[in-house]
Amino acid sequence: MSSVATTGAAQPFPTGFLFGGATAANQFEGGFNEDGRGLANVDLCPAGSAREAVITGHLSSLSLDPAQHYPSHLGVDHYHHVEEDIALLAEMGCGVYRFSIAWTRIFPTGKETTPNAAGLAFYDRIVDTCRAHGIEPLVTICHFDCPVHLIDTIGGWRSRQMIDHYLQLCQALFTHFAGRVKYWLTFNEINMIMHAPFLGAGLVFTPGDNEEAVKYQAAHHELVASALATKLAHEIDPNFAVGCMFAAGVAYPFSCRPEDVWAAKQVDRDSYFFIDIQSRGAYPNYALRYLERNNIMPVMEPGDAEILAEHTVDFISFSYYNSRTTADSSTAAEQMSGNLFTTVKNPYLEYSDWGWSIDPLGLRTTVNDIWDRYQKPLFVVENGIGVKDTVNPDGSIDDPQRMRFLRDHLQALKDAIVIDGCDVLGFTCWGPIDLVSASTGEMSKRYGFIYVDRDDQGNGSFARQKKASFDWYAKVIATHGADLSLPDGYEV
Ligand code: BGP
Repeated sequence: MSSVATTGAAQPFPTGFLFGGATAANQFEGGFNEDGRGLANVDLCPAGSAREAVITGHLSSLSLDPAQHYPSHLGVDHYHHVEEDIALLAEMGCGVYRFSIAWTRIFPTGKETTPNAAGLAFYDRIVDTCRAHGIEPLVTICHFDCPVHLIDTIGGWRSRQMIDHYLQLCQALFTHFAGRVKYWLTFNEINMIMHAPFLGAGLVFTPGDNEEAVKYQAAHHELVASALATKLAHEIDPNFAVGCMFAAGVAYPFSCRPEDVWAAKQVDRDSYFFIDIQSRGAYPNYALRYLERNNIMPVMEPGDAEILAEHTVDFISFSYYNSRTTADSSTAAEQMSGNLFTTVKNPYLEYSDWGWSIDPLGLRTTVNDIWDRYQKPLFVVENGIGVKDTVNPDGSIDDPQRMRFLRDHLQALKDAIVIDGCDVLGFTCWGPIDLVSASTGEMSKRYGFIYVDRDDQGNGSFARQKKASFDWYAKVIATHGADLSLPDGYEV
């Protein structure tokens, strides 16, 4: 019997806590060449075996290859299903919807000076439909998007000029949506730049590059851009709340061997590095020493330190899919992959079909760690499990694994809030409507309460259909998280 204290039955989440769902333009919208949208890095990421080389910045060409299938091009056709999709979220009772902006819908090459009206009009539809349903929009300004033209001409976030181009996007969005959007996230999973640098920063490496140096330089540019975006947001509308966003997940030491404990601390710091800057306002000493020692200190301009110090975020958001387990290189341990992170197999955990550990208590630990470190409101903006769904002959879809995963993670989150006292604004589960997987490009890795008829080869009608979990999540929201129980026959 575990001695972990947990909330009793029928305990709701605090008043004002927001429940909802999250998507990203490149995995959801489709319409990649409609209404003036320009080509983006995400459009060059094929499904299949070539994907990994592309998203890690080791691709050879910035043009489309007719032999490849690019799942982002049509996504799940949200572009033509906006009202239907948001109505489904509203039917579940969602109080918040997180979505991202496709940069090239607003500035097709990234260098225009006037925003594309059709691009803004598309996001008007999303924001206004949300508002009509009483759903709070939560906007990710950049979720793995970078205009290809900016990669071609200035090397993506290698270049400091990206800061101005990004701020121009922010200026257009903040002025256009002032009064209609409150919550903004500057960059999705900013730490992903170290693991998937083409997605995270439009970085393409050439032979001879010191890849780590290039990544830290690009990260510095994004961090300055994020701070300046926060400044701009507060100037344009003092009611805006600006958050950072990182891929979180506590790193456990594989054993209590001090070298394993030390290795785990380093993995945690790799993620916290970004948030230490975005939330505390300065490069932490451990990072400065590391960058100096390895001769990869990014070029910083006079005034950067002040910008970072003066414009820290209002809240901290993060994705949590799994914990990580880390061993020193001299410890013999089996390797696993999880959300583009390589970790060691944790013998106490079960794993999804894609090798991601399943660890609800790890969410509680993660929330506590982040709260202890920063003392700013938190927002869990991604959580969920990718599983294969089967449509039964009668058209119904049973998804007990998804319900159990979310029940256990919501319970852990509730415990972190109610028992441990962490301040959390809300929870948006990942992909409430099925969408394309970021890491693999598959459709068959599904997260949704709503099934989309689309397969890995690009076949299907895009028709939406509720799964068993749809009514379950609606019940969770209706009871404000007091009733997390599964339907009869599903309880385990
Ligand atoms: C995060 C990304 C999302 C999302 C999620 C699930 O890293 O922010 O875009 O895709 O992971 O990952 P996957 O789609 O690879 O299952």
